[in-house]
Amino acid sequence: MGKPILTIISGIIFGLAACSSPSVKPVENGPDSSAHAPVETKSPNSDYKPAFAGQTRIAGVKTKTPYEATVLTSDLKSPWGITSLPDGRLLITEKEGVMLIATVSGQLSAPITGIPKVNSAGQGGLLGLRVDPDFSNNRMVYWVFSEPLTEGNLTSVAKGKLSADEKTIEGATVIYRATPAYKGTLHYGGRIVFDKNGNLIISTGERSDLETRPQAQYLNSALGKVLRITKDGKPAAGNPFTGQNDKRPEIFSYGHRNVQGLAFHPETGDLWETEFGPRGGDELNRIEPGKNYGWPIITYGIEYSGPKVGDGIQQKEGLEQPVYYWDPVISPSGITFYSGSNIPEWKNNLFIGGLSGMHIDRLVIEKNKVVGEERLLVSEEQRFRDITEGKDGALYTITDNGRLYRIHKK
Ligand SMILES: [Ca+2]
Repeated sequence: MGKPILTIISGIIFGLAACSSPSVKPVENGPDSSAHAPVETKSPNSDYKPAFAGQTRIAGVKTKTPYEATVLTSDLKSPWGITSLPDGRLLITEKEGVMLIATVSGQLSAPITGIPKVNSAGQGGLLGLRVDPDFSNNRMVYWVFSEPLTEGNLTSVAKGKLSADEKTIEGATVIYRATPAYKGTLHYGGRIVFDKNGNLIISTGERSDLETRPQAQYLNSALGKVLRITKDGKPAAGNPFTGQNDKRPEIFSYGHRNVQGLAFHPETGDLWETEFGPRGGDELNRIEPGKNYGWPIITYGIEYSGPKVGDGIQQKEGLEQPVYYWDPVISPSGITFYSGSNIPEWKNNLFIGGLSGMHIDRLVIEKNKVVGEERLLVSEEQRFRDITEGKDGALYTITDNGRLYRIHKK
């Protein structure tokens, strides 16, 4: 008797929500057949309207599979990036400049030596990381960091070989610098993923200040971009602006504010991205080469101090609309699609570490549209910085105050 009644009640709640918010639509034939009210209940910061139904405040969904999140350790210090080693252990960066290895039972190695100096002031530090697809043979590690130069700080990419005893990175070399440098410590971007051809996708930010913000639109600047480079830091072959005068050949897409989420969809192979908006206007985008994602010309956010950004417009021809946006913000940091079999109903869903949101955001995506949203681990009250799928099909996530969680089937 209990289940049908609950279904009826949730149907009524959903019906009421649908009346008050035109952007809500039920999940039809999705992996979750029961639709709920949107997970966001707070008022937005502006009266901006979405460009299409379902672009924000989509119907809520709930995971049916019993799952739990286990704290493996609380001894990390401001971890920033996490990725799996081939044997299932986890390679982790900490903001202050440390790289280390964690076992899946939460044992931490000593800091790995040989990492070049980072500027960890503000939002800087040792940031995203990935191991080479051929790591088992070449032991190469690639990472992003905020590099201090005399003319200012910048987002840089380095690589080096993890020694056989795992104690040091040998031959660390900076392979790419996202110039120009700037004397600020905000909006470095900092994620890194490999594409299927073995090139590196790197995200940057526009360095936050009004002085540098316009560079997100400049094709002769690496700020506010998604970049595609080789393992040697050269522009990857086939990039959209190759051979064009005064345009950087390493640019893959532009018009971004501060990108801390990058992931490839396991089935379509498309590149997806999340970026921070100002007050409102966090975005999820599907990235296509050469396209302009709009910042700071169009945005669903307003300035932190209250006024509109620029002309206060949200749509413009030639500028891409986000697939989804959040207002208020959740501060989307690291992201991963789920491709494992541990929790089959999560297959191809996107998981987003929310900082100010203090939850893991789960998005159900069908045909490149968001059709359902769920907040996980809300009661943990953590700022989730990055998330990755382990070799065992569990999700592993790290938080600003030093926790490493394993999320898995109960
Ligand atoms: Ca945008």
